Amino acid sequence: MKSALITGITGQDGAYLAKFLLEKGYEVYGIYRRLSTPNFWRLQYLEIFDRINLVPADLTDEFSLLESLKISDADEVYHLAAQSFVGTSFEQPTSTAHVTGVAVTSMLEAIRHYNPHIRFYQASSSEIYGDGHTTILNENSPFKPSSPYAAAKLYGYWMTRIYREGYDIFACNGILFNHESPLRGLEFVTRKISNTAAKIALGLEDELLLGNLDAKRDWGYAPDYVEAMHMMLQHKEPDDFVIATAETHTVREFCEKSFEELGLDWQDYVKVDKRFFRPLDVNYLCGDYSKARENLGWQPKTKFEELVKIMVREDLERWERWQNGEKFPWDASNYPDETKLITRALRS
Ligand code: NAP
Ligand code: G4F
Repeated sequence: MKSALITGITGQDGAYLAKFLLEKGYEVYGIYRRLSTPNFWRLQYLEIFDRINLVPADLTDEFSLLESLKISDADEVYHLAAQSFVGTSFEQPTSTAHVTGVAVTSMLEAIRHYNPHIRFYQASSSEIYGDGHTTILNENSPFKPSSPYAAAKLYGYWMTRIYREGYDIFACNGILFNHESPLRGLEFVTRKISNTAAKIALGLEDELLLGNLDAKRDWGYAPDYVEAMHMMLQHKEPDDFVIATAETHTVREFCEKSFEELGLDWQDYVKVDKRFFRPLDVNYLCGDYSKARENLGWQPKTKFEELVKIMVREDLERWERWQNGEKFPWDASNYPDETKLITRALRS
């Protein structure tokens, strides 16, 4: 039986990947960090919490990463853990550099010392392309990061290549474009929209405050994307792959389709609030996944309109269950009102 170690197993991708690997017969280990309140809702929601092995570790503690390799004795390491929110990276650029960037090197060093035959997946991001592009992006397009998050991810991208070329480690970069789901964190724009639109439809909220409505993203469905991670590590040789849908849509279109799904007109509820603009933004992202299609046999199964429906219907159903007094693992009922978060961007 193969064994896999997932960093970031409590996050969106980690939870879906754990489910996928369990279905494939893997023994699954996941690192988790001590929090004052446990955060296992996604694993419980997918009903896999009892089937995974949890190893305590933190990305900023390199010996705990080495220990997690020894405990799991993994054949494959999926390095998904990161400070993953671009907005927060402007507020906390230094910790983002450590957690999202330097920890990649810590994990690669741990692999080099413990077992250089481990196959390593790095969660690289389309954010590394940065702002200023107007055409579809592939593995050879130029990188120009536009946030502390993107700069940290670009460092991780290069370290992955350096360990592959310098030490012959089977290390791959998945350059994933945005991918969403009902397990997406509420701070990201898609889930913010689907969740608030569902609340509005049920009379629990009366407006949705957003920033840059013109930003365009290539949004795919997270369960499709974790399959690509696994395919990369089964490939005959290590390489880097863009994973995307090759479609791009604005934040405005996401609003329009979400409210339409609920029989509402988005223009009656959405307000632009300058507090949700970033110091720098990426205005266009669209990915060309033809290398992954040709070499891995991967392609997206779920496109934009279907994704919006899945997210909105799920948030609506959850709030209805909540109104009926049902208790189930879920994040939204405890999520703070974003306008109460006094960040630099929100104050100005
Ligand atoms: P996510 O839901 O925010 O999950 C992030 C994970 O990282 C959580 O499990 C979190 O643990 C863990 N983590 C954060 N800091 C940690 C630390 N110091 N020590 C140990 N664990 C830590 O992110 P996601 O959407 O699943 O994304 C997975 C990865 O793919 C991330 O690296 C992200 O940057 C990258 N990525 C995502 C997308 C996307 O569209 N989703 C696209 C491209 C790349 P807690 O639960 O304890 O906070
Ligand atoms: O949903 P977002 O916060 O995602 P973003 O910045 O694209 O980053 C996500 O995708 C990356 C892959 O490209 C990942 F690497 C990263 O970890 C993360 O998963 O914002 C999307 C767009 C931005 O242009 C933002 O300015 O939506 C715009 N936006 C407009 N109003 C908003 C809001 N974003 C958020 N979070 N909240 C708003 O109110």
